[in-house]
Amino acid sequence: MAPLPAERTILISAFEPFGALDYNPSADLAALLAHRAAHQQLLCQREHGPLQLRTVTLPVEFGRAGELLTSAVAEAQPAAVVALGLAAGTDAVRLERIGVNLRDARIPDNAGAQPVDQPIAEDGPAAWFSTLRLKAAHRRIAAAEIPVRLSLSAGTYLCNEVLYTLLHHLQRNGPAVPAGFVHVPDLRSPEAPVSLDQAAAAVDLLLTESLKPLPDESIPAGSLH
Ligand code: PCA
Repeated sequence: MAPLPAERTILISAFEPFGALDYNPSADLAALLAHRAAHQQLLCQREHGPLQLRTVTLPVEFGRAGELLTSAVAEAQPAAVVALGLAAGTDAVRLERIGVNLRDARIPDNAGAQPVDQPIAEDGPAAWFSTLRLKAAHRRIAAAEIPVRLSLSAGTYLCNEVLYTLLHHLQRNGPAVPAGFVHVPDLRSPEAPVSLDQAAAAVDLLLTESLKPLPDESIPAGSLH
């Protein structure tokens, strides 16, 4: 009998609540994805064979959030990493293209720190690009009629910090696996432009596309600003 293919791990991170909300919809989304994965209900599992999903909830704290995520990466040795966060007021699932080496906090983090115009990594490059197959994923998510955008800025708060730190860590230490960040609207709001179910389907499509060992699709999707 042929040996069963080894199960690979997908690492998904979410954030604790911060600011005015006492919940963070990124954690709802990570929990729904974990539930679907446990029941073998994800498209990426059907297309890419045995995958288990691990989740980690990060504190909204400069320094600590990135440390926790990179230690989870070192421990799980995942086949892909998708970090999730809330972008209140956004009208779509935002596929972040770039993390910049900059901390500029509009509000203090949950430990009271409010860095202004500081680098995340003293010796790091100005920016890292997401290594997810964002163009291919954007095409498929849009085809499923889920509101989605490619985004050129994850801000200068914790979500950008985690994206930059994740990509910086993987470049330096490996594994060389697809990784990036997705911002979601407040999925619990009655006016949410995207439902929790749609957000989960979007992340599933993103994983399905990103696990393909192919370069991203070359689809013009640039913006003027
Ligand atoms: N969103 C914040 C940090 C935590 C979260 O969910 C951000 O966009 O930076």
